[in-house]
Amino acid sequence: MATAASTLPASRPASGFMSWITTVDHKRIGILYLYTTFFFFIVGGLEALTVRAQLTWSNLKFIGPDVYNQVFTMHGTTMIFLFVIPILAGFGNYFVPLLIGARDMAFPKLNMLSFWLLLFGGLVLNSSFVLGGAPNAGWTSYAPLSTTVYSTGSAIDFWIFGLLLVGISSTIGAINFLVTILTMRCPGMKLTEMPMFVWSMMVTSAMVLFATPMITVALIVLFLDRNFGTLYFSVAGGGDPLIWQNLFWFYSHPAVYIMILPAMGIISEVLPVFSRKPLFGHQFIAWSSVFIAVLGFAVWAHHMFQVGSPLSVDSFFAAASMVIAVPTGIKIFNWISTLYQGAVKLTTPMLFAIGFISMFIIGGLSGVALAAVPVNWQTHDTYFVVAHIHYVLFGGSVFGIFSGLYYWAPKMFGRKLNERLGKWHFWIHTLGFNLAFFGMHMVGLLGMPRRIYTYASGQGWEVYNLISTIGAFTIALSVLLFMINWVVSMRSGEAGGNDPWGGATLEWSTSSPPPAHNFDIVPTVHGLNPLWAAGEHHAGEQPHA
Ligand code: HEM
Ligand SMILES: [Cu+2]
Repeated sequence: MATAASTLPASRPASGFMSWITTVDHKRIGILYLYTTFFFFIVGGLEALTVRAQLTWSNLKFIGPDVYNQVFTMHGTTMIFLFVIPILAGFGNYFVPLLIGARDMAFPKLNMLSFWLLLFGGLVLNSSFVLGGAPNAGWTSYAPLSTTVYSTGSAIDFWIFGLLLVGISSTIGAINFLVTILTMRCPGMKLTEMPMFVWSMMVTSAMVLFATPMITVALIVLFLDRNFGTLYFSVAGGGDPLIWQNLFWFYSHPAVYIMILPAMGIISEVLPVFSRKPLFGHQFIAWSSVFIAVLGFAVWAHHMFQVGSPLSVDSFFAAASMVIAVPTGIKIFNWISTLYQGAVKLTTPMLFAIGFISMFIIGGLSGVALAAVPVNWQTHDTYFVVAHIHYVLFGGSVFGIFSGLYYWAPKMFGRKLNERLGKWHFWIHTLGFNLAFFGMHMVGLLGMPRRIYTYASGQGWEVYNLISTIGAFTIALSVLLFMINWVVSMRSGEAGGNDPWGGATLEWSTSSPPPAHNFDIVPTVHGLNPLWAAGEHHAGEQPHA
């Protein structure tokens, strides 16, 4: 790591198209990530609106069953693999080096490679729409649905190749984050005293490293079964489709923590800043993530309570899943304690952080319910599960992502997003979200299965579905507001200065946007919240103790 500012190139960044596509600067790569993944969020969102439009009422024929299958499959796949997982890596790219006082990631060129692999993976997946039909076996692509006559053509092969590229991208990224965090922290920053977002990226990267090989193997085996006559998943050929389910969920359950831990890291940065208090129980929040990460590898079969495992196996996975509620509860307790008696300021990033906690609690509770085997048997493959995943992934991860966008936009672009529009965005978003997803609990309990393109009348499902569709379009409206805010504010928004929020962490000590080398002088820190401890000037009030 270079230290003398004078030996560095001039900090004025090059501009123009070529300079962006050849960049190895972690901040630019971070921005490429953010824009690309947000684009995929819009694509996945339009797919969601299509699904919702089709389900608005019984017996509609807006799109037929074949297209429906493609659209909901691509919706789930896009949201998870092309939006939530990589956008959090995008935040990591931009902010991990800044938060630890480093000048770049450990391997800038590998960093560039992970971005391009992600983009191409996304293009491969989506090109299937024009090249003969998109994947249609759900984001879980269970065998034999994904290996038999139902999925002829090459749609599932696009899915396999796209996800392999995305998987390599995230593995490379994880190695890069781990090496950066472990070896490039500025003087004085202890591993246990890192900002919580950095800690969560470290834990997440370790999970990526352990989990991703499993889906890689699964995808390759699926490809062989589909194209080269192997019979791993074929009962007739002596194989077993449950091999797919085990491999898939051994990755995909940890993947839900890969999607939530960094978002938890973001709100752990935001909550203390707008409570003007240090994060309560820092060590508890930190170590509970490790606990979640380890335990997260021991619960995958809670997705498979239907397959006829012995009672002892089901009991183990049920108990392990419920135990995960403990470290999660610890986090929630500490976040709320951070707010308690703080000088709480309800800025837009703070609203989204509090929204995260509230919505995530609902998703967590339905999760504990689903971990109980008898409940799971009743609700499996119903809209109750769809409600659950959206409260966790949307109410959790996506709220965290918006919190991070409002919080860090002034650092990345030098201008704050408009707070008034931001608050409108938040309230419309939260209203739309609950309209769209809360009723799914009820219609699920009434027996509506997921992954159906239409349904008969007379089952009492219509009203719930109508409200849900209205909610979905309300969310779309709020996202549109966000985009307008973004475009307008990035041109003419209020200038934020180095430290618009009175932040506690190192990124706020450099200019907005930071120079190419991040810090003129590599900082030295002592303890948590270095900027507060150092008594630097604050835009807001002084923090308590
Ligand atoms: C814009 C708001 C959204 C709406 C209105 C929406 C709506 C839906 C609906 C109605 C389904 C069920 C489709 C079916 O089973 O037939 C679904 C499935 C799913 N959604 Fe969303 N969704 C939204 C955002 C998200 C986000 C942000 C994520 C993830 C981070 C996500 C992840 C998923 C997943 C994984 C599935 C399962 C797909 C499958 O069964 O293969 N959704 N969504
Ligand atoms: Cu799971």
